[in-house]
Amino acid sequence: TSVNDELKPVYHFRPPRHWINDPNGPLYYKGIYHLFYQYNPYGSVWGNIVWAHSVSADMINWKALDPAIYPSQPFDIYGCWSGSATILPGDKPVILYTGIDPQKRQIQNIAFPSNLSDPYLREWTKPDHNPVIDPSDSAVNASAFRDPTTAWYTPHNQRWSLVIGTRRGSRGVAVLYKSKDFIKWTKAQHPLHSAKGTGMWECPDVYPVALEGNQGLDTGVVGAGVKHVFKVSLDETRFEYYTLGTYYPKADKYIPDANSTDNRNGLRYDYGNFYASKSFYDPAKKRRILWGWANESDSAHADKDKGWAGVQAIPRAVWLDSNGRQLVQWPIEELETLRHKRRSVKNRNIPSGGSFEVKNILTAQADVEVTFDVGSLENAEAFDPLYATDAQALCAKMTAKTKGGVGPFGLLVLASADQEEATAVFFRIFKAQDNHVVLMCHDPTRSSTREMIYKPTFAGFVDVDIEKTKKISLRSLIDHSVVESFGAGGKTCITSRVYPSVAIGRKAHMFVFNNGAEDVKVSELNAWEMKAPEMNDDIIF
Ligand code: DQQ
Repeated sequence: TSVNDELKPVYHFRPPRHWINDPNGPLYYKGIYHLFYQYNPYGSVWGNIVWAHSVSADMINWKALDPAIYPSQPFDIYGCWSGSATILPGDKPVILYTGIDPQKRQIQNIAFPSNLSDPYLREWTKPDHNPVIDPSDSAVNASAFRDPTTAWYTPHNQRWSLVIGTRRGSRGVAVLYKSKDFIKWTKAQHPLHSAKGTGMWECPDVYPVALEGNQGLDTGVVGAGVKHVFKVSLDETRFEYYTLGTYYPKADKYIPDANSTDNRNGLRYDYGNFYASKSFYDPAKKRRILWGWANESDSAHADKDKGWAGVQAIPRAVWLDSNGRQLVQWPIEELETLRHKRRSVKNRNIPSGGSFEVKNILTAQADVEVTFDVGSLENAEAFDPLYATDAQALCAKMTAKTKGGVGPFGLLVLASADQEEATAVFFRIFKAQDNHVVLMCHDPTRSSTREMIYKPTFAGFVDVDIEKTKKISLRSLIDHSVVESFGAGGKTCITSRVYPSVAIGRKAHMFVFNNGAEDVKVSELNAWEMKAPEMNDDIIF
């Protein structure tokens, strides 16, 4: 490995080299998972965008195929941007994507597999009747009109529906299109949903979740026992947010629940570096899977130098929390097949100011699960309501180094032996007016001695009743320059990209720490070194 490859993620999805961004059109077909993604075949910065294509039996080991969709026709000659797959009746996949035409307009195209008996779906045909959705037919802004969703079928009127992201002034809009035959699409009179002050909506996603249990549902399911998720990626903030609500197929409307914040302060899948996500229904294991892109946070100059940029976060199963107020996400179970050497700790007290090291495994390439028991909450610091909608600012103000009452406690990952260089992943518990507030935080401010790297603190609140449970769990996936964390079983998730200058490979250490006045106990910790999966290293034909 060259110096430039030392920080290259090993078990996160990525091509061998060059630039990647959004996951596109994930689907399951004849026993094989497909992932397409935005890719620059010629360099490690954004440009020349095609749909690269990989296949897998388990979404962990990947083989690369040739790009599936690439500029070839006037309707996509300046780029094949994001889109989605829909499985038509008779198990027939189809892709809708945004093409950039010679006038640099964003238009929507369709592509069909050339050969349905090829489970790898290697070749795609773009019919001449493209584009199937043209902004000039429907008076939408052709420079902000992209990322068609998976379509869903509504039996009452025998039509397909999909939405496309756009904006009207500063209002984010999901414009709705309908079709009887999947060829001719007509704009509905009203958008499915819109929200003021949110700016351009990229990569919308709309899907049902079951009110009970963690099984996923196919995209068209409606009715009793179901709620809907509506997610958008905000171009202006580079964050995503989602609401939970109700979809009314006859009225062609989505209405967020009254307690679901419908603006840029809303719920996020991930409070860190996670964007342009896309979900799909996996019929093989009856689950909904979420893919999201984790961009580099190094400079474009460094990206050019190293020759690679971007990964996909580990695919996550997603379902509705039993509280009905939010989603829960958890790395797909297949990831656990990479777990290799294990290190365990049980019932270990960490006194105020203390820490211990998790040794004897390669912690730069690891999966760690830990459960913390908290004792008395008496000493919890007072919660300042000014921060009620800004966990990130609270985490920036009170870092892992800031001594607290109950917490900060958690992990120092990708740490140098002297802990001078480290990324902190931790919780801090506050006492509010009538309850306790749990903050989960990623603090990468000391993640590298290198300057000119973007090192933002990321944070979210964790909706748990800590007075009752007196415990909280944390799982972190560490992969050289990726730290992907799941608090309280996946209620709050945070992903960061970090670039240690000392804590690289075997020189990376992992510690469990407690910087609060109260002791905390690690009731159980399991850390595994992760094996390297097959990761797109050879093109299979
Ligand atoms: N990336 C694509 C667009 C999408 C954006 C272009 C989101 O289709 O809106 O590469 O990251």
